[in-house]
Amino acid sequence: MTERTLVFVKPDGVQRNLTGEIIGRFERNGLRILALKMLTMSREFAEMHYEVHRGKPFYAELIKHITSGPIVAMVLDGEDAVKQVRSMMGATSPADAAPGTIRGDLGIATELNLVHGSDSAETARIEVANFFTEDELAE
Ligand code: IDP
Ligand code: MG
Repeated sequence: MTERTLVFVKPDGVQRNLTGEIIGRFERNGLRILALKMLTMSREFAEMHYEVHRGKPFYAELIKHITSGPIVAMVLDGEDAVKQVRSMMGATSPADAAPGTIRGDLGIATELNLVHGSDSAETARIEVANFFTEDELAE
């Protein structure tokens, strides 16, 4: 089934000039870009996005990193896009991520793992709406 997912290249990925490499992998795998923009997350927005992680030991560091510089956010569309993106990203920790995945090939540490992708169709709907207005999405 064709579906949408919300993806962003994190500040470490943008800083390391890996934005094109990461987007290119998704495009080459058949995912279509419906929307794309660079932005810097405010603390309030980051806290909303990562609400489920509030209170965890890595939470403060996560918010600090994700707001530290620009990200490149996009909506990708394709067959099982949520699952496809998650499998192309690889495991959360680059040490556990398989070769051939973005994090496995390019990730440095769990805090610097380059990319975010929605974890379910329901999360994707919420995240797409949080990052983009309806008229920013291509048909
Ligand atoms: P995900 O990005 O693979 O969905 P989540 O468990 O949702 O992983 O965690 C969100 C983000 O929080 C991760 O991408 C990573 O940047 C950070 N994170 C998660 N677990 C840890 C940890 O144990 N140490 C440091 N950072 C973590
Ligand atoms: Mg997650």
